Amino acid sequence: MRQRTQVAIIGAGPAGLLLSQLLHVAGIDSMVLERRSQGHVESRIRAGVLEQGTVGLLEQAGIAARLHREGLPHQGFRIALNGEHFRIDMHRLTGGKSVMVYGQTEITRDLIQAHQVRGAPLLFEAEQVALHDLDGSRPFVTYRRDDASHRLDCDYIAGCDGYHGASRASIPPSVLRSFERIYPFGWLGILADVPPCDHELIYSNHANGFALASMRSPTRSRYYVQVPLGEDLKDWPDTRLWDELALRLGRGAANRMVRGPSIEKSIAPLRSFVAEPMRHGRLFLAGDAAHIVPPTGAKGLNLAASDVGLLAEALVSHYHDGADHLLETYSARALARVWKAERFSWWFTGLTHRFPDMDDFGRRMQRAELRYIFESPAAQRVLAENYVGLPLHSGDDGAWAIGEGPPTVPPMAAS
Ligand code: FAS
Ligand code: PHB
Repeated sequence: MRQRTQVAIIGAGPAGLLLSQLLHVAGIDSMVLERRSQGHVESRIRAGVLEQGTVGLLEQAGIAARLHREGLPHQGFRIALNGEHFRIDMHRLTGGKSVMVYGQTEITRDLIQAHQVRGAPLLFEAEQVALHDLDGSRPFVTYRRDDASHRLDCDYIAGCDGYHGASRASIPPSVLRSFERIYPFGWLGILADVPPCDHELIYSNHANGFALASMRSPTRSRYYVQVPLGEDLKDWPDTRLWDELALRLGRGAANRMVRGPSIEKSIAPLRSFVAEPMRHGRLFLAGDAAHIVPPTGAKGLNLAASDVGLLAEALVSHYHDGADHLLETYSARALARVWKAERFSWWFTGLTHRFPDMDDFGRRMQRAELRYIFESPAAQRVLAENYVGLPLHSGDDGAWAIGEGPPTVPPMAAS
């Protein structure tokens, strides 16, 4: 069957669904093609921390009501070093900013429901998606569904199909440049219907390895421990995982920790990855299709949202005003923000994890930097302003413009 829309969106993760919803609010048609089933998409357990900018985009998309009812605003988090805890007071250090704890799973469900309420063209189980004529003015997408072949003509294609998707692979290798760092460990995550051990998140640097205490609600906890690459989930029964969490998070957290059966348990590899450019002809990449961060800095989902915010704004400018400057500069502006989040996620991972090849000097460097942070309000502010999220646009709180550095400091007078 032959169909037509203004923007073809590949992938129904947070990036694809949020873009589709933001375009709808602006009166722009799109169609979302998702490879997996709705049940599979809605069952994924992933991110949990939202920057204020992400919350703002969800409000703009008209799907933030449940988030504001059920989400947990957080004004700080703790860092533990071999059992000693220190609180980073984000709210005070950033002039009143905070983050919202609300699971990516819930965001996906809220977005899918919004699509289904309005009868939006959101097609699950669309297979063999292929992108065509990206260099021309009439791109199109082909796919198979319900044992039939389909063609979707469009003006633009948004590649929101994640790290393993078809979109980035459609950019000629001669055009695409990628940058990658694979970490020598993974995160074993557990979800359990038990109250969290603290009202805020705890990031722990322990001799046995990193651990994170997070949550989804006052009655549902999310925990992670660093595990070696190639670890087998079968070697981590719940009892071993709870014992290791208690050890790595320290006595105070261990005493408050409520144990219970895992309702989800999985191991995720960690990598830093960026593909440049995030645009090729009529194709625009957003989210994990273009970049991956280690989850330490809670940036993956938030970067996907900020890409989508920039791309939606650019498409609205094109369709409403016939202006293409924002489309032309999308890749550079998105990448400027992506690389800053990549740096922060890489740095925070290096500070809190146990690297197999780390010698005693390296461990002493980790401890010295953590102690410096514990003692220096300036160092705490740097950590806090990155964690709550850097501004999306220039002029937000007088901060840096996307793609520009800090205000230039006049050269020192010759002494
Ligand atoms: P997604 O990968 O979420 O969505 C892409 C969608 O495209 C998927 O539904 C996929 O099925 C579909 N797709 C793929 N190929 C396709 C094709 N050829 N045709 C059609 N559809 C196709 N981030 C954090 O901030 N904190 C975390 O704790 C955290 N934990 C994570 C754990 C895991 C196991 C993973 C993989 C990621 C985690 N992330 C975390 C990052 C994660 O939240 C991503 O940043 C976020 O899902 C990005 O959203 P999307 O860009 O929409 O990509
Ligand atoms: C989570 O709750 O899943 C979570 C929170 C913070 C992170 C990573 C994951 O940095």
